[in-house]
Order: sequence, then structure tokens, then C-alpha cells
Amino acid sequence: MSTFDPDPPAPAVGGSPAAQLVTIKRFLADRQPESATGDLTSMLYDLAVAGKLISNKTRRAGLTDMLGRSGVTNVQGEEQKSLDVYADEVIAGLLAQGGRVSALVSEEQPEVTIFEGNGPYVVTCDPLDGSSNIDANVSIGTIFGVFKQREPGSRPTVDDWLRPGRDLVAAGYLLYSTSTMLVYSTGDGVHAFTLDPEAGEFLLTWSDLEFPADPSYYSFNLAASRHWEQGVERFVHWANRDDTPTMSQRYIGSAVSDFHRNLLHGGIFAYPGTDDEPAGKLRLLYEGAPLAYLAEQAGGRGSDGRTSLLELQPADIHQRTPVFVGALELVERLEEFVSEPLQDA
Ligand code: P6P
Repeated sequence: MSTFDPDPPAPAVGGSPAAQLVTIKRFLADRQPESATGDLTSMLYDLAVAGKLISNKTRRAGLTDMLGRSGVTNVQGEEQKSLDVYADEVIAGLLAQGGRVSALVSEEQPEVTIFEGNGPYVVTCDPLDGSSNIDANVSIGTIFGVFKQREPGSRPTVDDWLRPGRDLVAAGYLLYSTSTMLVYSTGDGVHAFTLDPEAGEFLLTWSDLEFPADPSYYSFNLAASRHWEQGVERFVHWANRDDTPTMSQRYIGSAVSDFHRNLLHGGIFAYPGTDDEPAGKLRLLYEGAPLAYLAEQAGGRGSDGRTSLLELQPADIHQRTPVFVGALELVERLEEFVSEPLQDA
């Protein structure tokens, strides 16, 4: 069965090589509103630097692992760190030094980290999502969300981070793959940058990305389908019907990679709840909500199957949620199937 797999969008910048050199620093500065203090821009740039450092480490993970397997300690006398821990430390360290962030919610930390200096922003992040794929050299990512403190300059409270995604002022991800990309939005569209490893710069690749009209993929782990609620299974059956637009089933097992491919080519990524884990596996604050924010900025939607992920009020920083995120018409179609009355098996 041939599947429609459109070329990715044309690069945002064309023409002469000089026109290609739009660094993220220049793009952030050009796009920030006149009234901006520059704090958000500066903090996003800190996350870009973290991405460069994590990219460098992930690119060498296999080599380091080999050293680790021989029991050799590296030249600095350091014990081989797991990449999850490394990514978490790099992000926390850069945000702490940057002075724009007052609190950090990280998948790798049981509690919120409060920074001195009371910067005006709160960050939620999954420092390295999909790290179980590293030994198979499968792409992985960092996901982040950004809230503005309710009372900037004051000591942050739980009300500054335990809040719905609708309050996000920015979100994005880094994708460590054949190339390293940074994709973010501050509410004025979704923009993608590619790291030039020689220059050490993130250069603009696409600005104002939107889900294509004709979706090409649905990303569901079909091996778990017998544990899903009926509506989700009905969606997958619909996706396979002859009278449904042709789509391929692609599931990488790395949410950032699945989301990114579906953003460029059109599609939906899902991690449904199951009968023994109704809330599913992914976390709301630092996976579901940031991806849903980006999806909405790109003309799509993120849902738990019934409600926008951006409307959900988390009760706990590590709260899980079912996630269906991607092209609007696919997510809405999924919600329709989920809302239908149960049918006898
Ligand atoms: P499963 C990676 O561990 C992750 O959190 C997501 O990136 C990915 O989509 C999902 O889990 C894969 O989980 O159960 O299909 O292996």
C-alpha cells in the first residue's frame, strides 16, 4: 500500500547562504515583543546551550558505554554518569546560573527544585525522554514547558508550577537524532532550528510550522491495543479502513521523535491509558502539556481522549495522563470515537 509521504515544508529561509544564517539568538531577539525584558529569550537560549551539551554527550554515549563496560574510569576520574542524570544536571545548572528561573520541575527529581534569585519563570522538563532507546541508537529528546510566575520576584509557590498547560508562555523540545533540532513556541507559532555542530549554533530551518492538511502517520503502540478502551481501538480500525485517507503506522517509542515526524508530515501520536494504568505512562506537566501547547500553536490539538490536555489541572507534579496529540482532525476524530457509547465486545 503506497503511503503519501509529502516532502517536509520548504526551509523558512532560502536564497543565498547568508540568508540561511539565522541563529536562534537573532531569531529570538527579532521575534520578542518590544515590551519584553529579554528574560524569556535569555532563558530559552540557556535551554539551547543545554541542548548542545546533551547532544554532544548522546552522540558519544555508545563510546562512553564501551569505556564503562571495560570498567575503565574516564580521564577526569569521573564515574560514568547515566545520560538522564547528566541531562538533568546540565539543565538545572544552566537555568540556575541564568537567573531567570525560580523553580524547576524535572522528571528526574522527586520534588521541585527552587533556585535562589527568584527569576520570573518556572520550567517543567523531561531532561531526556526515551533514554531507554539510547543503546539501540534510537533518537531521543528533551521536553520543556515554561510558566510565568504569578508574582514575579517573589518566592515561588506550588501555584506557580502546579497549573494547567493553558497557562504556559512557552514550550518546546530538543530532538537528538541524525541532527539535533530545537523546536519551540512562545505563543507566536512553532519554529525549528538545526544545530550546526561545527559552528556550535542553532540555525533556523523552519518558522511557523503547521500540521499538514493530509496526515501521513498514526503513532500507536498496537501491541498494547487489547488493553485500551474501546474508542481508541475504534479509531485504529477507522485509520485502517479503505475509505480513510491512507496513513502509515509509525511508532518509534520516543515521543519527541514521533511528535516531530507527525508535525512535519501530518499525524497523531498516542499513549493511551490501559485497563491496569488508566492514566497511561506519560506525565502531564512536562510531557503532555508542553506537546499539546506546541500542537495547538501548529494548528493541532493535544487531548486525554476527552479534554484538551491544556485544560487539565494537575494535582501532582508527576501526574500521568493519556496523551493523544497531533493534527486537529485526527485528535478530534479520536475524541469522537472515545465519546461513543460502549459496544458489546
Ligand atoms: P512504550 C519513552 O520511554 C516514553 O516515555 C516516550 O518517549 C515513548 O513514547 C513511550 O515512553 C514509549 O513507551 O511503553 O511504548 O515503550
